[in-house]
Amino acid sequence: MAFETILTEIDDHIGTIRLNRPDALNALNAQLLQELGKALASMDDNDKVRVIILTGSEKAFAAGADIKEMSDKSFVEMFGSDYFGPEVEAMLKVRKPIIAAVAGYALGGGCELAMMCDFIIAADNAKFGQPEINLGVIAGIGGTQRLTRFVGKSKSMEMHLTGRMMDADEAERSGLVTRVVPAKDLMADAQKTAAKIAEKSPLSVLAAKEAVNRAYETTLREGLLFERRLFHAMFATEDQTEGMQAFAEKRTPQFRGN
Ligand code: CO8
Repeated sequence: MAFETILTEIDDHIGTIRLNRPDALNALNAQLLQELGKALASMDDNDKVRVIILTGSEKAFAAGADIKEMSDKSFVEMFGSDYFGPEVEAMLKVRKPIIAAVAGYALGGGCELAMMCDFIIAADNAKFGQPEINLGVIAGIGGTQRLTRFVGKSKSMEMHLTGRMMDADEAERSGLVTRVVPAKDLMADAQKTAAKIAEKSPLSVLAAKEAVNRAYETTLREGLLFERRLFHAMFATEDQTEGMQAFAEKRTPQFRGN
């Protein structure tokens, strides 16, 4: 597939998507989000891919939705086209894990895009924020909901109301990112983490992602039942037999996704 605003690569079960609008700090316009949706769907369907890494440049993961594209739009155009709605839904359909490797600015829609991934590894120069308030609008693709779940109401509210940025250390302390690494090591760290996931049974990986995400969508009781039923279902797979036999035989399991 030929794309103009992203770069894609598949290597050793890892699909990498790099946002690539350097002149606009990877600002998210309709074309980029459509291309991203297509690339994600195609990697999700591709048996060669087990994990996806989404990244940007050293200066910016993404500095938000494209302000220049949005600035002249009317309410009728935004609401009538469900601006960014289908693109965001497409991303949420992806069943394979997506790791966000974030360096530089992850602002507005960029921060929201990172939070839509399954976890975030941050470079030490990463800066997160929801500065939409400075533009006379508010977050629109999940910032008020997801940031609040990640960092709690107080910090989220302050960030949405003041538009201030959070640096990588604060993001790690607050639970927004899984860890911070030196900027030069970001991709190596993300690839190492992705490779670790790619070694596991692809079926358990899908199940684990579904079950963890269910924690955000349901009651504890329902979530626990959902998890237990998925756990039971794993016993219909050859990978479960292989994983447990390999443990008993003190060898590395060979998971095949069956
Ligand atoms: N949109 C469009 N262009 C951008 C954006 C953006 N979000 N961010 C940066 N650019 C462009 C700049 O205009 C500039 O282009 P040019 O050279 O042609 O003038 C180029 O990228 C480089 O940017 P700067 O010169 O500003 O770089 P600095 O290093 O001086 O500053 C900053 C970097 C601090 C990141 C600064 O660019 C900035 O503040 N950017 C805007 C950040 C922002 O406000 N983001 C929120 C946008 S709104 C949003 O994300 C809403 C999401 C919800 C959508 C919901 C739809 C349903």
